[in-house]
Amino acid sequence: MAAPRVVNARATRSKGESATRTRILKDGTIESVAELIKNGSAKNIIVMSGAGISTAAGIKDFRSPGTGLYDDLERFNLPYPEAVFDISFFKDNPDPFYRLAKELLPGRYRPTFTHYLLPLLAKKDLLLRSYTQNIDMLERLTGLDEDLLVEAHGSFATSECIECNELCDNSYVRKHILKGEIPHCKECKGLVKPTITFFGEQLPDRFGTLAQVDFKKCDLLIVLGTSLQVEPFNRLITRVPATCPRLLINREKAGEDMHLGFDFDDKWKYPVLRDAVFLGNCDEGVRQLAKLCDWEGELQAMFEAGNIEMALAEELEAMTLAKEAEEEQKEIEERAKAEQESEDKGEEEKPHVKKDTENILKDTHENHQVPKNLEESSSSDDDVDAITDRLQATEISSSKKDSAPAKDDKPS
Ligand code: CNA
Repeated sequence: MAAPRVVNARATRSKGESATRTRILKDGTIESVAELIKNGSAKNIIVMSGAGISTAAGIKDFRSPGTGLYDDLERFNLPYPEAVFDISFFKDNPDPFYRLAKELLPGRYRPTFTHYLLPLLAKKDLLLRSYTQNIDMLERLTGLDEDLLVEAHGSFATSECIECNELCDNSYVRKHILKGEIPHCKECKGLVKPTITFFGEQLPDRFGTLAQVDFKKCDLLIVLGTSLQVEPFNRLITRVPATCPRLLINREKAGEDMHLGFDFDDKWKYPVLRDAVFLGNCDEGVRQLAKLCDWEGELQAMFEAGNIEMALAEELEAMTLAKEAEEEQKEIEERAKAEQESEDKGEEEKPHVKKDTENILKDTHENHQVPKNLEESSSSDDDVDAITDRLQATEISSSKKDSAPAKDDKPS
């Protein structure tokens, strides 16, 4: 693997400055980073990301003033906002986490334009690894090879009992979350929690093992949508080689107040000038980077194809759920009929039966956004098969996606 190369190396001397400096980047702009990619100096790119890459998908971040989750947690009556993700607090009161989990649950959101930068870099064999703090699993939905992904704070992909560590069936946990119920371990009745890393818990082993190797090899670090306030993740920016260029794309500057942190304003006088920043939305910054690298059309095509794939998958899930609800309703009705037959004939329909049926249908519609056309018609196996066929036909993995000219710019 190529070591970082010094691009446009030249010594600079500011007023009153005695030491000479080397410029890894021409200047602290996204343009100079694109130049470095285009000239082949960046072949082992690490992307670090945070909640800011998913806000365009409709998922709130933590700390954005006014719109972040921390400004919205009053309704959960917490002693402090972080408590919702604090393991000690969870053990005493899991209710706020589970109420929030219902809102954050994967399956309701689609990857943003920014997310597709990851499979694009992978396709070009430039992505060493993507390290994300996000628990929304949107990176996976882009078709990114899971080997290239480190979910540093875990995800909803698996769940386990916090007492006996027994792994729990995901659909069991998902159903509880959607119904607003708290899942308990079938073995020991302990509390079950998705394998999201809470404050007070260790990060997954994969994080430490891979970070130790990857960051030494990194020749371009791209940091997207994070306030870099959570340790130890934020410290990763300090672990790249001293000559490794670093780009932050975020609405605000971050990561400056730590040893070996970013030096956008040339304050700390590192021996090299290597930090760049794009202040704005991730989708804008990533689009600009892609444009500068002549990748915009390709990235747009991946984003659009991914959206079609997502829409079909959502349609399929809604149909499957509608079918399940229908079957459950049928069962309830049959049970009621049998009960009625064994009891007094002509007794009124049991109110709880009607209520059960209504609740199931309400839950399905509220939580899974059953497409309008499905609300009236009942789903059949044929419908589900037809959508499955369409999904297979449009299965566009990142490696298979062809480049295509950009259509209208459609940031997510
Ligand atoms: P944070 O502390 O809330 O910071 C988010 C950062 O992104 C802020 O600096 C914002 O200004 C910036 N930002 C927000 N939207 C955009 C945008 N569209 N474009 C550019 N910048 C934007 O969140 P961090 O990720 O830094 O904190 C780490 C926490 C957040 C992790 O433990 C996560 O698990 C947790 N989290 C994850 C999700 C998710 O999975 N989507 C959602 C909320 C919180």
